[in-house]
Amino acid sequence: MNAMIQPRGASLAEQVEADFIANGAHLFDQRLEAGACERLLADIRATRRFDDSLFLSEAEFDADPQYTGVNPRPGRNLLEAFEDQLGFVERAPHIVEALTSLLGEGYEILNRKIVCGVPESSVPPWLRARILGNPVNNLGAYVRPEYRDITYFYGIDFHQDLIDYKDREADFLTLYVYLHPVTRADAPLYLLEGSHRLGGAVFPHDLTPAGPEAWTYANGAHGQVRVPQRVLTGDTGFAAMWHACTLHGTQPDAADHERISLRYLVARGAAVTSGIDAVNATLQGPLSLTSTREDLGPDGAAVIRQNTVNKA
Ligand SMILES: O=C(O)CCC(=O)C(=O)O
Repeated sequence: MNAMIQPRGASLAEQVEADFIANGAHLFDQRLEAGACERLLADIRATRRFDDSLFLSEAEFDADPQYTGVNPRPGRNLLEAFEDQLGFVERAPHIVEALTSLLGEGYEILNRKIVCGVPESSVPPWLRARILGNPVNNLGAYVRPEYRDITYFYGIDFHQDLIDYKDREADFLTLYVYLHPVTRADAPLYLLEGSHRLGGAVFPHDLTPAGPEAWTYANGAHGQVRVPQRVLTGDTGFAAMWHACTLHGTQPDAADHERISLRYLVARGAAVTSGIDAVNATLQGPLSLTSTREDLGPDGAAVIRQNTVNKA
C-alpha cells in the first residue's frame, strides 16, 4: 500500500491515521505472534471437518430455507470458547495503539468471529450450481445449524462493512487477522485503496475496470475515483484494518484447504472525538445510509446476480 509519507519518526498512531485518510486502511508491518495463531488455528480445526459435512442436503435446505439469522451470534459463536486465547490480538500493544488512535480510549468490540473461506472441493455440487454468480456467497443458510458458529464464505463481492449497519455512522473499523499464510489461492482479501473517500454507498457497487489491478469507482452524485486494488496476501499473524466505507471482497477459495481468519468490528466507545473524525472529515460522501443494499429479496435470497471481484 502506498502509505502516506510521514515525517521521519512519525508514531504508529500518526501513520495509522494518515493511512486511513489516504487509503482507508492500514496494513500492520508487525505480525501477531505466530505461535498463538497456530495454537488457536489447531483448536478451531479440531472442532469440525471443513468438508461437505458442514452442509445441509439439498432436500433438507429446500424443506425450510432460512436465509437470515444464520451467522454467529452471542451464545453461538465459536470464538467465545477461545476467549482466553485472544490476548495476542486484543492486547498486542501495536493493535491497541492503532485502535486507540482512531477510536479513542474505551473503544468497543462490536463483533468478533471466525471467518472461513470454503474451498471448492468442500462445497456440494448442488450448492455450487445454485450460488453461481451471486454477489454475496455467505453460505450460512446452507450450513448445518450446529456449525453456524463460524461465518463461511465462498467469495463475496466488493462491499463496505457499513452494509450491515443501516442508519449507523461509520464510527467503526474492521480488524482482520490471518491465522496461517494466505496466498492468492487462499481467498485473500481484495481491498480498493481510497474507495472510502466517496462515503457510504448502496451495494452492489458501480465499478469499472481501469487497467491492471485498478478500478473506476462511482458513487452517484458523490463523485468518481480511480482506486488501486491491493490483494492482501500475508503470512501467519498478518493483520490489517480498514474503514467501514472501504470496498473489499474475496474470490472463492481456490486452494484445496479452507482459509481461516479472525474478523473484528471495533467502534468508538466513550470518546467524544478521535482520529476517525479527522478521517471522516475528508470523505466526500455520506457517513451513514438509510438503506445499504438492494441485492436481496424479502426472504433474504439473492435477486441480483452479478459479481465484480470474481473478474478481478
Ligand atoms: O473472509 C472473507 O472471505 C470475506 C470477509 C469479508 O469481507 C467480511 O466479512 O466483510
